[in-house]
Amino acid sequence: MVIKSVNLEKVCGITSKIPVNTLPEVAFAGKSNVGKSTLINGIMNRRSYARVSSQPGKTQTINYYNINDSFYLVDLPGYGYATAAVKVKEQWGRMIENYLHTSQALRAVFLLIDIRHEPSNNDVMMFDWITAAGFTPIIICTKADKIKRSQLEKHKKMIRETIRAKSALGSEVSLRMIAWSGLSKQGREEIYDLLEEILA
Ligand SMILES: Nc1nc2c(ncn2[C@@H]2O[C@H](COP(=O)(O)OP(=O)(O)OP(=O)(O)O)[C@@H](O)[C@H]2O)c(=O)[nH]1
Ligand SMILES: [Mg+2]
Repeated sequence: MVIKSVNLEKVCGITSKIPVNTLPEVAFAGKSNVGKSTLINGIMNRRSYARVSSQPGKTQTINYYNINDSFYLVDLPGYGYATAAVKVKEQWGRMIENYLHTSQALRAVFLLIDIRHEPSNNDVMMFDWITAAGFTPIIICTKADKIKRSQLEKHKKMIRETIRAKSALGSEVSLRMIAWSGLSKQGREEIYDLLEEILA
């Protein structure tokens, strides 16, 4: 995949309506700080076009990045941001669920999970929301540079098995999982191949 142009075209807040797009969309979900914006920058081949922060809760809107005038990468707000007020958390949840169910152009959803840790209840809930909306989540195991290469498969297996055990909806499906690092860009070719397949 060749990235010719990127443009942050639309930003949706809690009260905005989900835009009706004709170009296909691929969305990125995951808990706050897991690395959604970093992955989107990696795919776009831009160092810091999407705002990245070590403080969780950076992306609080739905951001539509137009790529090559041919599709959108959609950066969803992170969940599980511990210090956010309960009311705000509910609004984010509703905003994400509403997006998953109303976007007509959505083709695939990537669910990002930190490769180091067992998926949380929130991760599994998001997995089930995505599944309930009719998509099979593609799992991106982020921050792969934080563990030894020899531990990669073990961690992927741990993530897969935790989702299978805790999920109400995902126990049967075969999960696609890709280990990714924003530092080394490991996994990027596999993600490009997948995007081409999804958008074909
Ligand atoms: N080592 C390492 N750090 C990463 C990686 N991906 C993201 N980070 C770091 O993790 C922090 C959060 O990254 P973001 O991309 O802003 O995370 P996000 O999921 O968009 O977070 P919110 O917008 O708050 O939902 C930043 O300090 C990043 O530099 C990675 O693959 N490896
Ligand atoms: Mg972000």
